[in-house]
Amino acid sequence: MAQYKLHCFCQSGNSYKAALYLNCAGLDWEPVFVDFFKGATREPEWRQGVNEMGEAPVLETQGKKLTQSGVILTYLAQKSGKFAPANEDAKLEALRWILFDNHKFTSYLATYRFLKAFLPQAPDPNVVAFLKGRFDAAAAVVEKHLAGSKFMVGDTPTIADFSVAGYVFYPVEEHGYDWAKSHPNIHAWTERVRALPGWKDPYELMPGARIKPLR
Ligand SMILES: N[C@@H](CCC(=O)N[C@@H](CS)C(=O)NCC(=O)O)C(=O)O
Repeated sequence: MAQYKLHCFCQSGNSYKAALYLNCAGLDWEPVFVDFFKGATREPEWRQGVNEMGEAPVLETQGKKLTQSGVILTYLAQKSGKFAPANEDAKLEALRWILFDNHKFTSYLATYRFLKAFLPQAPDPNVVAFLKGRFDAAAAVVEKHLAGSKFMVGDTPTIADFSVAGYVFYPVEEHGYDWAKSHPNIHAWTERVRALPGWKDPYELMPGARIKPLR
């Protein structure tokens, strides 16, 4: 049995943060499929037995279950030392970007992509425009930051990069962003992350059937 089990599904960029970390860190892990689109995370048994917050990812190891990608990344970096921020200041800096990512960068991009590509009914255009506007503002912050830094915290990759990377590798047809054209610094950073040994595309790394974007 693998040391780490990651409850995840291939459309989940929040899960990808942990899956990509586990792969790039070379840790012994296996995915456990969460049938999200059939409502698995809304089932009372799943909430009671796996995650009361009703969210993927969930990391299972040594009899404990950890949730929230930022907590999972922090735990894994503490345990393995891989991609751990180098000192106290770097630790706080990584936490700062992980919080910004969870609140704004990933959060708005993930919700925008979900409405755009996967919501069965046509979404309210005002809601879509609001989410896109909020993400564009967050992306501008990251774009500016990456003008002066190879990775999110200095010149070496840390857990903060895995957090911000959650959704950026999904196809342009899903989220609509061609980074090379719209955000050159984010694009250059994605290429640096893509070059890490162990990097894989989210659809290669996590289980589940691909869904053709609905719009
Ligand atoms: N902040 C959480 C977000 C997790 C999250 O929203 N996961 C999505 C899948 S990508 C989910 O399970 N959503 C279910 C819901 O919002 O009901 C994390 O970083 O782990």
